[in-house]
Amino acid sequence: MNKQHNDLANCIRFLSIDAVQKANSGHPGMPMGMADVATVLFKNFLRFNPKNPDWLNRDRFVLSAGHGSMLLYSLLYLTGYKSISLNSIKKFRQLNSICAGHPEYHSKTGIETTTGPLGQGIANAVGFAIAEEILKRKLGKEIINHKTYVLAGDGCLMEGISHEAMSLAGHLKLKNLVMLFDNNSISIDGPTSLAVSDNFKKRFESYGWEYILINGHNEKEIFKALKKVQNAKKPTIISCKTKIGYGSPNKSGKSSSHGSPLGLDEIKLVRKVLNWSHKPFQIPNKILDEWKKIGKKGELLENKWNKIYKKKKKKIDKVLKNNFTKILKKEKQISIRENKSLATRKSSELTLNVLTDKNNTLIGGSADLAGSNNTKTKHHKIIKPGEFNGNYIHYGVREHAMSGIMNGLALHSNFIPYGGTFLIFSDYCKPSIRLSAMMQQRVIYVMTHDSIGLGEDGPTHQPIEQLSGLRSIPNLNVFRPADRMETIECWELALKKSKTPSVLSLTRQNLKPIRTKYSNINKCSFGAYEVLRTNKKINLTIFASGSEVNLAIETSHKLAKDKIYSKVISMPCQNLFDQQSESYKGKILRESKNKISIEAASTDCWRKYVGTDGLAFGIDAFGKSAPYNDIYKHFGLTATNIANKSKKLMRN
Ligand SMILES: Cc1ncc(C[n+]2csc(CCOP(=O)(O)OP(=O)(O)O)c2C)c(N)n1
Ligand SMILES: [Mg+2]
Repeated sequence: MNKQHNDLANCIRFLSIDAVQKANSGHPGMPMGMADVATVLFKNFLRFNPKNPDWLNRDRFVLSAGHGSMLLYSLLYLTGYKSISLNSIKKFRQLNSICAGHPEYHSKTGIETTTGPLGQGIANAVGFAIAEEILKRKLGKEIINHKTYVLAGDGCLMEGISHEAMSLAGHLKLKNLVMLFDNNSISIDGPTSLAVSDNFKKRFESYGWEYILINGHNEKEIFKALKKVQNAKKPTIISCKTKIGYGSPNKSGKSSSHGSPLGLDEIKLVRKVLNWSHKPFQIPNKILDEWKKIGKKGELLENKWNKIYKKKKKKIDKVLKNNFTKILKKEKQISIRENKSLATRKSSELTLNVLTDKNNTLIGGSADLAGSNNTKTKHHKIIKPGEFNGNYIHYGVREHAMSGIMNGLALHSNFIPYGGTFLIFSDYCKPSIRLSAMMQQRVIYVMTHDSIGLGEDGPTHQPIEQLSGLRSIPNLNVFRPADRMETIECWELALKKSKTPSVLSLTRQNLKPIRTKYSNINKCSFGAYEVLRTNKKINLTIFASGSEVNLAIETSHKLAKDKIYSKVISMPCQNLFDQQSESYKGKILRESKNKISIEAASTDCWRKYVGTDGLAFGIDAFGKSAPYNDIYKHFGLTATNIANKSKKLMRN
């Protein structure tokens, strides 16, 4: 092997070894094993510009095997990204260092996505590759024409999400997607033969991928494979046979090099074996210059691209821009005029109908429930294998991949992805929802059939603890609108909040309109607001959301007949309410001592509003299979029961 290649690859190896040793924690094995592949990729193929990490037409490099984060940090430092200095590498895994334990997404850094939960990066990469194809159709291939490379390990490929995402990628013929599989046959517990005997070639070929097997330490083989994929007709997996911990006499090829420092004695031996006489964190200028030259190449590439971009800038800006406010204003007026009972999933469809009638960057979809989630409108054009001139994705029954792919779509550029499933199956999306929130990505989860109100499908399909769980995810807006007007307002907020993902929790059953007057103010933006009071002076506050707001209103009127006066607060978004000023929250929360809440779900997340003295009406058991009115009765969610129990509360 050529000395220059070895020197370049060894920079990655030793920065990783030394950073992990200094931090006394981390994963040296993967960067040591994949250094050769990464070097050939960055040196010869990857189109990127360290001076402008967010260049629109850069190749995307996703490190799905996020535990090998030092591989990425080393490459970014060596090629000249400002985001990663040698100092930050020395602070690997320390508080506030950009070199966090696992890569954490930040724009303009070269870290394309947050990884660590294995397999997520693969779905993100599929999202990037879809986004590239769609944008290419919109802007032309002189502007967008890039590859997405994803480095995945044995662990990523054992995860269920990899099967979902790769199967869809093969179906769609995402020819610009390349996986570099770190096929080292080792994971934490030992050899992967403990748990896997998949025939990889057959597995991936059956998905419609090209499978290339190489020696991941042979520069020529790596080069040849990467050269071949430049003209691929389908997604390609380059299966790189590597040795984990390459270069370590006692730990290579063993799980002992996976996730702990090699130790000073072993590091000495690795230096000998790999012929690296330099001190920890010391990269000789000559080799560093070589790496910097590699980074510089991208600057020229972008400059060339910029000439074409400048000529087309106006058109591009127009394609990438969104303006939803005007359209939704009209829709709000129509909703008041029509004043009809509708399921909020239907109201959502009507909203989407006007949104999708115009050109924008919304990319819709559903996990095989388009007709139930009401996510597809007559204006949508479906994305098909090799045909990306559309804006709707049939994800198939692949909720987890759908969510991870939507993260990729959102991260890629200006796309606003939304995707549907039943709220109960948010559990199948959860790891990716959590990452949308952590990465501050505008991903919109349209989750219908949001309670026992779905009826006969029974407890397996009726969400109970899902709302409380989702609401406890930081930086996630869970919207549960109560009628058509609230649904439009919640959509408006979901679209506007560019750094917060949203869950729209929508009903299957019809709901009577609550808002009957048009207002220019988006009331849902307060998270909670008053919809009714039965007297100027009240001594009971009733909180409710979504389908239970009407029940709250009925209860309030019933109590008024017995001279118990109350106000009803619709609370479509707890997170937004919690962010309001103390005085606004005080007005809502502290007007009466007596407080109750009504929501057909787990009562956990209402306690903070009603307190230990209040009553939280909900369901803290699994649901039932029956017509929905009977289930509401069964769980005591009726105006009569709630009014009676509230009276008792007031007497105490
Ligand atoms: C979803 C998920 N489950 C478990 C883990 C913990 N974990 C981190 S790395 C790893 C083993 C990965 O094996 P492999 O991808 O082969 O990496 P290698 O040991 O080859 O570096 C596990 C189980 C994780 N990060 N994510
Ligand atoms: Mg492995």
